[in-house]
Amino acid sequence: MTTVTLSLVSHTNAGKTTLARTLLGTDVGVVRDAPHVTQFADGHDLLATPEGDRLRLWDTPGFGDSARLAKRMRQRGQPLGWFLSEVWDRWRDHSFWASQQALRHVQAESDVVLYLVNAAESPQTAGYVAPEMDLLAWVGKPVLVLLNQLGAPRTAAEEAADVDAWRAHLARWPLVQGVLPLDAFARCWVHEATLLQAVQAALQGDRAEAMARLAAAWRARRQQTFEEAMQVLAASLARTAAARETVAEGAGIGQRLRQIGGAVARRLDADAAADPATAAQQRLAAALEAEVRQSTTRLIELHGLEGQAQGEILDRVAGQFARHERVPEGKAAILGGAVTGALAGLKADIASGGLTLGGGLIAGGLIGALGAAGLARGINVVRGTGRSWVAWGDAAMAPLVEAALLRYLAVAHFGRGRGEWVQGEAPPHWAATVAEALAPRQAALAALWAGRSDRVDNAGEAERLAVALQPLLAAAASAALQRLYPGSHNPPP
Ligand SMILES: Nc1nc2c(ncn2[C@@H]2O[C@H](COP(=O)(O)OP(=O)(O)OP(=O)(O)O)[C@@H](O)[C@H]2O)c(=O)[nH]1
Ligand SMILES: [Mg+2]
Repeated sequence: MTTVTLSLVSHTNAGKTTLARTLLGTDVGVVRDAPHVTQFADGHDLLATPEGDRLRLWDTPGFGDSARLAKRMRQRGQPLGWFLSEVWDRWRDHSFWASQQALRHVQAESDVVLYLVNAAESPQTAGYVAPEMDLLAWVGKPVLVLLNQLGAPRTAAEEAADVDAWRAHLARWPLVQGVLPLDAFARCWVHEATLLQAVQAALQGDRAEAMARLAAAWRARRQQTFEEAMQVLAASLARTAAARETVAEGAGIGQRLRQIGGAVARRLDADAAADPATAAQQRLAAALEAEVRQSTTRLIELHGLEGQAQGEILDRVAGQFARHERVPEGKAAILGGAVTGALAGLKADIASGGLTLGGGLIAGGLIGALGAAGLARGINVVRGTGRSWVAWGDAAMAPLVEAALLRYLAVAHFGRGRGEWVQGEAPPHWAATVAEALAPRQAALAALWAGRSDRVDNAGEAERLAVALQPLLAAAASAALQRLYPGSHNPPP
């Protein structure tokens, strides 16, 4: 039954309240791009264990004019006592008043100080850091320095270079026990695991033991989220792989496809409406769009975020596909043309308000990107004994699996402090990381798709595929996180 208290402290406007929102998964406090927005220290429960241990996280008012403050304090005999007992006018000496509130809080409450810096600035230009470190040194609590505002996720090497620069700059303050990247907007949850480990290492005795229990509880919760996320994606991909759309009777499908292939440029909508095979493919594409939106929305919920998945996510994922481009050939060329037609048909539906799809998916680069990625090329048109039907072909599935993992990474990196889910940057190194993580599993995945039923009635197939797919996806996602954040806590493969 021990309480461990962490305090977010920084120069004003560095992003404490924003990071508190990301760590807590709730919209606490007031965030604004202005100095001295947070006026009072404010505590929240970050975590609890069944044994009754609690991890508290405090947001504090930001330090103000630190250079002037340090100068004033150097002129006195007992600087900290003087400063903390002085009655600063909240309105006239606002920057001193806010700094005093923060320091009083740290002295009275904190076990570990989480000191944020705006890492968009270089350590040399952030002039407030030295006086603020001196102030914290007078209080004497252990400090972990968190690099905020790092921008979009970067490779492990790039991130390490920033961390090293700050670590070197801060070496002269022995109270600094660690320097960690933790961007409130774009951190991954594995960064938070690393933070909790560092907090544990900064503590002693009861508190260190309690922190070990708290960190274990936190990992168990994140592990569960990870597994649920993999289940959501596996089930969704499996439904897409098992989806079949029958083609209305009466159309000579081969002839129709050839017609569409030639007519795409001229009469897309009319073709889509008139041709049963195109209509079936449209339904398949619409179901895929719905799957992607629904599964992403579910990932967003699972990660304590808000907002609906929009087409932007798909746009962004679609952009990742460009490198798969192949020139369609032979029959595939005809089929590819048909699918592009189907997608263009959807676009027309959106324009007329007929479908409430994420606008970006179809309207944006996805038509070309998915086509180029082999989706179109891989589509299967099978004439059954009684009925003709369409399904996604084997070649369509590989880019969809890759896209699913990229969507997982996008959600896993989105900090709640950033606000409602929105399209983010697509760091270029993610695509390669995901491809590398999937490489050892491609044969098993290909065998799954190739083993699909060739009957239109395939009841139970989606469920069977999901069970087989889930461990493959989890292993690949875990390997991707391991590559992105070597040495961090990761879900066990
Ligand atoms: N790009 C980016 N902006 C951030 C990040 N964290 C915070 N911000 C922005 O920085 C500004 C200040 O954020 P706050 O969370 O209010 O900062 P604070 O440290 O609590 O400020 P005070 O309470 O006034 O001391 C806001 O406009 C945030 O949106 C981040 O990780 N990335
Ligand atoms: Mg604040």
